[in-house]
Amino acid sequence: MPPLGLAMVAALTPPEVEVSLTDENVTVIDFQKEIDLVGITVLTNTATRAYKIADTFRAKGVKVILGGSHPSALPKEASQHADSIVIGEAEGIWAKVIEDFKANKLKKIYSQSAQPSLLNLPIPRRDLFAKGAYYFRNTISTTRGCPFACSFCSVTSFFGHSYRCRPVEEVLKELDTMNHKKLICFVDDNIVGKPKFAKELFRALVPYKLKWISQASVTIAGDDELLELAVASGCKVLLIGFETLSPANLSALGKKINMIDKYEKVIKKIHSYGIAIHGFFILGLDEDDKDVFKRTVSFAQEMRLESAQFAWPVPYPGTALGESLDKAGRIVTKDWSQYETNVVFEPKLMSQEILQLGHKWAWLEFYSLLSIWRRLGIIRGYSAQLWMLNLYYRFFWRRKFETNKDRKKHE
Ligand code: B12
Ligand code: SF4
Repeated sequence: MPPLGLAMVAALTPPEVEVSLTDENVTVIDFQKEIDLVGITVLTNTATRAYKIADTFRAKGVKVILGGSHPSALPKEASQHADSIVIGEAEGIWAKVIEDFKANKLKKIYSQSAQPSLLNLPIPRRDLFAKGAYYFRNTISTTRGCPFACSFCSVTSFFGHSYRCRPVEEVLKELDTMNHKKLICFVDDNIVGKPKFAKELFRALVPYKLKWISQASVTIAGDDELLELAVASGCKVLLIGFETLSPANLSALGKKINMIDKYEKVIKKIHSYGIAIHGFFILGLDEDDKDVFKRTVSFAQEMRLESAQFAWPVPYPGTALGESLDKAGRIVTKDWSQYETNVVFEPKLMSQEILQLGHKWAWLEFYSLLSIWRRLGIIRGYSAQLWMLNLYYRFFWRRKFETNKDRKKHE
């Protein structure tokens, strides 16, 4: 997916300023290019690289501004690598940053005093995305934040405990600039966070004849009208955080909307509307012993989830989980480059090595050919795309682990 946040920052830039966008996932950064100002989006797992890029530009005398989740959580740390930090969303701040830059009066930190309005947002500069470089190019955001507050999630710490929706007619105006024939991905954290808004949006989408995917909470299964409208407007896949099969874990995560004994019902209901489910699971939480891997994968297989992701807990700075693990002295490194690639905390009921191995096994097992076959069956119609996605995950994880030896070791 392309960096929609940066395309929005570009759109918020005054029109007289010439802007270019480089995504290092798909292109090489030209450090020799003549530029006056660099803005970089920073997630925790990209912070080490982002700081290096920032240091390189600053050594050449180019001013650098950092924004996004990580600098917003750790502005002091990020400040060491930047001329300015933008905490929170860019709307309502960025034009002032540019003005101050032009006047050579950049402040060290720019912070939102209140959450910016989502009225009259400009259309993100998708024209700046590298051509042909992305599988999902059609990303669009309709809401910001999430009404819930799970302890491991950066969304609450970044957006506060709130949920803001864009006017539906403005979303439609933006959609009018996009390719309706290609799959649309609503990058909202929870597209059904406010059912009234979601229904209004889905109703308005029906004539567009789209195919779309998004993230949603399990709550969607309790509202038939919402499900009907989702299908009628072209919903094909919902990405849903089930997180864990342990009630004690769930309560520690503060995910009050999930009820484990209802998971089967929720999944069957959503499936009955012809919507595929991509499940998210976290392995290695405090109540998990080494049986968690098989238990979780078997559940996802029995439920015939069309796809799934297995993660271990990541103590992102600014989150309640990050803070409590830090306080307990259980975070083993703050080398951000290891976040996502390694287990960076001490699990309670297993070693870091077992968690790392069990996690790999879960991916390899869930995406084994037999498992894909049992979950998806024969290829027909839309399931061809789900097969492709599953085969992609299979290829990706097998290549990542090179051999199946970790799977054997785990077993
Ligand atoms: C879509 C999405 C993805 C997509 C696309 C990412 C991309 N290329 O942009 C995919 C699926 C690929 C993805 C992958 C990952 N993601 Co992601 N993703 C999101 C999601 C749901 C929406 C992001 C989005 O597009 N929002 C809409 C745009 C308009 O907003 P925005 O990006 O936040 O940008 C605004 C501000 O942040 C700010 N801003 C951002 N950058 C900058 C830069 C400057 C200079 C300025 C001034 C302002 C500024 O201004 C923008 C306009 O207001 C967010 C959740 C969220 N709501 O933030 C998680 C989120 C960003 N992802 C997260 C994570 C953890 C990941 C992964 C590590 C997951 C994984 N295990 O693989 C990977 C890492 C990707 C990578 N680059 O290495 C975490 C980050 C936590 C953290 N502290 O770092 C988030 C917050 C989710 C969460 N629940 O915690 N992700
Ligand atoms: S429901 Fe999802 S987006 Fe909302 S706080 Fe929990 S994990 Fe984050």
